Amino acid sequence: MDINVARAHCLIPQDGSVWMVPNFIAQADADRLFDTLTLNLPWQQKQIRMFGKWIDMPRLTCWVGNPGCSYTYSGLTESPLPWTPELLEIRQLLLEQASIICNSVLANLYRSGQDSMGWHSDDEKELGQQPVIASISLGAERRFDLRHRHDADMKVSLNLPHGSLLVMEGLTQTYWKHQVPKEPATRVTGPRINLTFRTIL
Ligand SMILES: O=C(O)CCC(=O)C(=O)O
Repeated sequence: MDINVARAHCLIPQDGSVWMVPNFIAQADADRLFDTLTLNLPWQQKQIRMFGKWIDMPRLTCWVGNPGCSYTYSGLTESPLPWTPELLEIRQLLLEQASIICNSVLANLYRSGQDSMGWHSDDEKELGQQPVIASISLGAERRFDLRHRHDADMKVSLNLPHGSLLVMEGLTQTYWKHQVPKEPATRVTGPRINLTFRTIL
């Protein structure tokens, strides 16, 4: 196991477990993976229905996984695209360095600071009761906010750097919501890829 994984401490005060390893992927590998995934993943512009209208999601996405790992989120049901060599490489790293096993990944491409992800929990039924969500960040650093569902004063904000791993597990999805807010172009100067590795039961 990676020594930094063993040392990571919990970032939320209660009702779950969230931990981060800032330099989980070495700089040169993170650069290579970012470039290759940006070019080679079949990024899609999905639409969601809000207030009776279809609108573009504020990011591009791609759902990848083992055959049969379908996933329904934001009112969409996705069938998995096949694994690519780079996604398999990161999946193997998660297994070897953090003992995390997964069978699917939701890839998000935030084209600029104006792309975002609203408040939500990853609590879909196919993820089971206490899912382990292993989230890899590549590219521009973005803010990541967590807020407790029942206590508005309980909030945590982090920055997710290039090559980092953030893990949410235990009861986190039951008690906490998370978001990636829009940020001004003065702070976010480029695109970011986020890969949330999951297990579909
Ligand atoms: O981009 C991120 O860091 C978070 C992504 C996320 O919340 C999700 O895929 O459910």
